[in-house]
Amino acid sequence: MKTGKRTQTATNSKPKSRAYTPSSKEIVALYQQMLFIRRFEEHCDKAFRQDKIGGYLHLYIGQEALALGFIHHLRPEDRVLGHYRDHAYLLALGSDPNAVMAELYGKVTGLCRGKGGSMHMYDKARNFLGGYGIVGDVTGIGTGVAFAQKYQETGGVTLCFFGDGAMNAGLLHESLNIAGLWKLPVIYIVENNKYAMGTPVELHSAVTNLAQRGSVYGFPSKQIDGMDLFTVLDEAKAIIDHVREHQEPYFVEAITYRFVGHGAADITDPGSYRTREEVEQWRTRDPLTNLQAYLLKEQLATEADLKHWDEQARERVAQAARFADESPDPDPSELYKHVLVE
Ligand SMILES: Cc1ncc(C[n+]2csc(CCOP(=O)(O)OP(=O)(O)O)c2C)c(N)n1
Ligand SMILES: [Mg+2]
Repeated sequence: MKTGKRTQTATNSKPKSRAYTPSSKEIVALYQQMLFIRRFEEHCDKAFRQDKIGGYLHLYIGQEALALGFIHHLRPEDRVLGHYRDHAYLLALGSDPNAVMAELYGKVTGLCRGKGGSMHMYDKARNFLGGYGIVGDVTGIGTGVAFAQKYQETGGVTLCFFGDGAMNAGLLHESLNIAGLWKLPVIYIVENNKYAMGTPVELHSAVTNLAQRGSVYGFPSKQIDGMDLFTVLDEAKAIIDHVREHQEPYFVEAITYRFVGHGAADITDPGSYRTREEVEQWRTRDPLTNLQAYLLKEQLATEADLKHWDEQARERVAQAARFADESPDPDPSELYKHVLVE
């Protein structure tokens, strides 16, 4: 595999010494959440090809441990923002799957009344302050949210997720600078999945160690393994606690991988810019199948449990799809509504 300095470490092994060790109950619940997110997005891929989902669709398949591991530790005063690959954040935060699916289907019952679509979801009630389609933009908005948290003394922290491509946006560096200067409670999480569309990190970043690039603004920066749920849970707990306690930003480079194409419309993907062997090799790090193996090995679940939970997840996804299908389109009179605060 041509990953250069990147290493693939052994799969889900329960932690030696951890800042956070989930209980058996939590592990099972997190597995069920991850399974649901995976099945939800597999359905989205199909629905996109059936023209039920319009616009664009970016899937998070392969990267789920990252959203789940960080979001697991949040409190009601915390906020989350992400880029356009945003369904998993919402589902991890507990958004109603019917409303997420309806948004994808462009229906009035969707989270944004069918006007946001896949890339521009928003769920204030669940503290998700937006998916953003313009690469890098979320860093500016997330920094502003963290400023408000500090100014209003809410005690909250902001998680700001974006891709490796955003590392080259000017706004990101302006945001990191001001966050460092003003000591804002924001955690910048670059999901380094090796590619920005079809461009490998080695061809878009003069320095490929992104944690290093995020380390020059006067606050801590670190690289973590984003494929292993236990590692993410552990690292995320320590990082979130640090930011809350010390009131300073944190930069995280999470090494991850998407198993699907950049977007559902990219039918030539993955053959055109990465080899099948590379994808297959990363599949050995699949957070879902590795967690399944862990549950069986530790006797937290039987094969029958896994089958039952899978059926449950599929049925819940089917229910969300039925809800979306049967919901009405937004009325054309709404076209200019909800654009600005009234
Ligand atoms: C400012 C800007 N330039 C170009 C694009 C087109 N574009 C959409 S996604 C993308 C790649 C971003 O890759 P990355 O940040 O690594 O995120 P990933 O898709 O890998 O999650 C590009 C260039 C855009 N949306 N915004
Ligand atoms: Mg990327």
